[in-house]
Amino acid sequence: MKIEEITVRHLKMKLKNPFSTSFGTFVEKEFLLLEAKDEQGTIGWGESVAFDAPWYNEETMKTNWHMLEDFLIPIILNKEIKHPDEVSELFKGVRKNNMAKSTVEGAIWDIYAQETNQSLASAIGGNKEKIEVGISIGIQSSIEKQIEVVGNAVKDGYKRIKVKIKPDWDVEVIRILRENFPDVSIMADANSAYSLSDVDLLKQLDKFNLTMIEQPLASDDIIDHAVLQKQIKTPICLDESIHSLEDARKAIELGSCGIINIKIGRVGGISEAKKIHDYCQEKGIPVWCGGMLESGIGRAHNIALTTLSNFILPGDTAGSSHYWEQDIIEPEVVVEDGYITVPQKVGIGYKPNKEAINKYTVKSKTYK
Ligand code: OSB
Ligand code: MG
Repeated sequence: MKIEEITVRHLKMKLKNPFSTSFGTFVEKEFLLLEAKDEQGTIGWGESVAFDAPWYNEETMKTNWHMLEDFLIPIILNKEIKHPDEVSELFKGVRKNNMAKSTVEGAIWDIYAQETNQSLASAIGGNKEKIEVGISIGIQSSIEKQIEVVGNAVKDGYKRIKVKIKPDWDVEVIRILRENFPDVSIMADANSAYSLSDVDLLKQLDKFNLTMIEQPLASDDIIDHAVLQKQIKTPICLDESIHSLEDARKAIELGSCGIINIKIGRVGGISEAKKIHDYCQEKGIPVWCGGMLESGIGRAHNIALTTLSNFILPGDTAGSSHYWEQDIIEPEVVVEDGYITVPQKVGIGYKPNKEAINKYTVKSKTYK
């Protein structure tokens, strides 16, 4: 294929409920969508998971737009591409900016799947018909509210409940949740809110049989996490610290984690995500697919990735209606009894809803 035209859009969508983490609260979701068209007129979609501010990592929507416009789109336009794995090779001269790179690569995977007449899941090499779904629940205004929201998610059938923790919203909250939900798979995500001086506090969490603790220490650390993992029983799952297969290899060799959360955007695209998946499988490290409060377009990519066999643990792929009054794909992502049925249609498997996309678009630009 040869990409002849790319449109970048900035969208703004209101979340049904504010989402709070140790680093801040999201009320609205602003993000970039990328639509690519090749010489046959096939259209593919990608979503940037960069936020409007650099609180999860250093990338933002604006830095992504800059990278896309000034570097990545010029590299891609009119190049002959036989397979999406070539995209990361083409982008090799651009350091980091993984979320920006992944936005382009995702659209190319979508086109590739359509032109080889298969679903994105099967183009990637996945073979599950259904995937297990977990949910990520933000920090609530009170412990009563936290119990209520977790209870609703349990009733909805989610296979694993993740709650966010931060200093002063940790051991006691987890204790009460465990008391209320003795048999539910519960995990905690700290989004880097602690340091090694908190070892004693983190050790107390071992009592509550958590499925894992996600990214307790610094967002760029794998050394201290290895020190911590030796002192706690609960498996550590790394999120923010893993940007590549090389990072995964080093973290696993050091013993920094027992589980890895793979986010396509954070690792620079589906091709790198697959490499991390394969490596973890070889090493006996289970993986799961993280979420970034994506719209249905980003979610469709996550669902496809999750069909790979070492995605053993439920991912943060809650249904469209958990986040939005109206999603931008048709049909919307539906979770039934804790499962999503993987779409079998060609490409990402859901149809982008142009009317809804236009409604939420604040700005757009076409490159050719
Ligand atoms: O750490 O996994 C995270 C949302 C925004 C930024 C970081 C994270 C999250 C989530 C939400 O946990 C996952 C989702 O529901 O998409
Ligand atoms: Mg996380």
